[in-house]
Amino acid sequence: MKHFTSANDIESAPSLVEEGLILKADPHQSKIGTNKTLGLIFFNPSLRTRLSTQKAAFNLGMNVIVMNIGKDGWNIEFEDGAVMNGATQEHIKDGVAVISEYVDILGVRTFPELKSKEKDYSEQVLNKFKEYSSVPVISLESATLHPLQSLADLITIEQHLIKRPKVVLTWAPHPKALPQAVPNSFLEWIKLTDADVTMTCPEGYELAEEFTEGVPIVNDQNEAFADADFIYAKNWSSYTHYGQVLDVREDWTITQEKMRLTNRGKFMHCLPIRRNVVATDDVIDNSIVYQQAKNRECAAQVVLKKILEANG
Ligand code: AN0
Ligand code: CP
Repeated sequence: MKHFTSANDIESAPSLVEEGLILKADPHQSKIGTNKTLGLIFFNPSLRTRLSTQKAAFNLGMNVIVMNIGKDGWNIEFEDGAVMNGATQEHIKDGVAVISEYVDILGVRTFPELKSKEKDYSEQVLNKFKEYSSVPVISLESATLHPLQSLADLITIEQHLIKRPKVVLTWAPHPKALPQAVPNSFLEWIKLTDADVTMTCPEGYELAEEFTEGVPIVNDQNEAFADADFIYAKNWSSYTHYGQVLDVREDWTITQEKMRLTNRGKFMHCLPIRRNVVATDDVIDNSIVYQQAKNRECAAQVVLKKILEANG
């Protein structure tokens, strides 16, 4: 594996899940990262990704340097050929080239602006990191994907040992416009398993076809919940009416009553979660969300280990 920015970068999801679980059982078995450095660059906030990826790197013997570039760095220019006589002081080309002189693997978190579909889905920032970095790049959530989260989610589902689980991805309410990265990525990865996956969302919240292809979309949330083994909830802004929060008449908050329609289904969410908006307290408090968060560590660890193995 060179970079890790989507499911296209891996050979086999089931074997990555299996290796992740082996590392989870014995996190200190390999110190392949000794004398290597991981750089983590954040344009946006993070709790889990930042801490779990650092912990994973420490488990492998790596050193870690972290920078909140949006807050602590110079203003970055992203346009090629820009005449930089305005507010930006450092070109992305120079910044990334320099950071990659200090590290052996470079992680980046960059959210979409949710203004232009074309711009966000072209993954401008992530691709510039890939272009200008002299070392492998891992996504810590990009404009349209969150592969480390999805790998942790697959590991979590696998731990429940349900054959051909029925997995339902459900849209849930939220006051602010959020990216489509988590649900896009979840669909991309869950399709690589034997799970029977359904998506439920209000009309207007369908995701890009490249992700929903082959996935039944049901607009009635209660109907979709019937017999589900896992309910994966997430809010996202509209893809069709790009970046907008649409008026939704029905109540899409996940409640205990809705969870009772499932096959004693487990509630999943990537966190952070707005309690009693996305899901009620009792749903969250009886869920597997902390197990998911814990699995971010072994997911990051298996990815770092694979990259170190492949790149010497
Ligand atoms: C982000 C999102 O929806 O993509 C990060 C989730 C891991 N969530 C928020 O901004 C609340
Ligand atoms: N789930 C997740 O990526 O959380 P953070 O945004 O806190 O890293």
